[in-house]
Amino acid sequence: MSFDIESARNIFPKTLSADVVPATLARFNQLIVEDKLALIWFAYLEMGKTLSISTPEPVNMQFVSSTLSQIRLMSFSEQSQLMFDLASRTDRPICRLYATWSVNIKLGFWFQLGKWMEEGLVTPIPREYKLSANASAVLQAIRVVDPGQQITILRNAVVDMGFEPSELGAYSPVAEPLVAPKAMAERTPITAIPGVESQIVLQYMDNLNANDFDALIQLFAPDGALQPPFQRPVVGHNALLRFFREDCQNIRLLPERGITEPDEEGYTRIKVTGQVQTPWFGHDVGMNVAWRFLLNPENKIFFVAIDLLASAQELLNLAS
Ligand code: 45D
Repeated sequence: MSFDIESARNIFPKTLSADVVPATLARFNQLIVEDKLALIWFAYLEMGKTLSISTPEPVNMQFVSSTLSQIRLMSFSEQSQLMFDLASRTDRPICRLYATWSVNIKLGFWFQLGKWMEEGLVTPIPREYKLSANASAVLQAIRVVDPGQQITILRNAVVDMGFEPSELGAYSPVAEPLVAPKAMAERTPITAIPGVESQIVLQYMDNLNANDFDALIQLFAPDGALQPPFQRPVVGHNALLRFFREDCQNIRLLPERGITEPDEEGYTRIKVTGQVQTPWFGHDVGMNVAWRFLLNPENKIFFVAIDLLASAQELLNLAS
């Protein structure tokens, strides 16, 4: 039997991913909207004591600046209503607009609202707001996970707000402008990953680190796929290129070790573990991840899954 994407998803089944992330988000999604907003606010304030979020580049904020100015001119009660509507996915123009934004644009929008809430320019969550018992339990669950898992929970909560994109009809997605790939002379290639000889895997890491997405997709088979953490696979060169341009600029991959194993019919599976940094938190947060690659007999990437790992110990687990 030859691989299809569904069977490829199961390579290295002993990899333990951070199931606590979807589990916590499922509990979060059951909460009433007031609790959701207050919980994120409290989590953000607490995390702000140990981690600092980088200010987005102004060019990346250009697409949200008019929406943000509109919000600043609103009364406090209109502002609260708007945040309530975003969190409850109400059908109104701003929620539909929000749904057209890429992940980083959505995060930049909330970053600015958070700043304004701290300054009192946008209505803050009342300090005396009492979370329900369920919401307190969810906040406690977030407190005890590692920082990489915390920021993933926050990120995914933000991504799900606004409006269901599949119900928007035709729309033009709004993403940050493309940065040019890093010049060859400025790249710091990954010279070796113990346990991994494959040049394709090294080039994957290097091209992603250099924002060289055109070169990156050439490493994939035409029907190749990439599965981001907690998501369905993105399949084929066009969809991959769009995903890389929209969601993968300026991330930093720090692979540490790996294992290479022949699979059937000339396929090769390779698991690499290491850390990933997001431009939002830089060195402050190293997310523990695994890459599970399946190379086809033509030595192209047929499939790669990126998993957020359950714990730092999982970095050492290369069992198949
Ligand atoms: O509701 O190899 C307030 C791929 C209160 C590509 C707020 C990858 C009200 C291939 C506080 C104002 C990408 C898959 C809200 C690798 C309210 C590949 C604001 C992996 C919402 C390695 C909240 C990349 C705010 C990875 C401001 C794993 C929240 C990337 C801000 C992971 C939260 C990136 C932020 C992550 C979260 C980034 C900035 C998890 C950022 C998270």
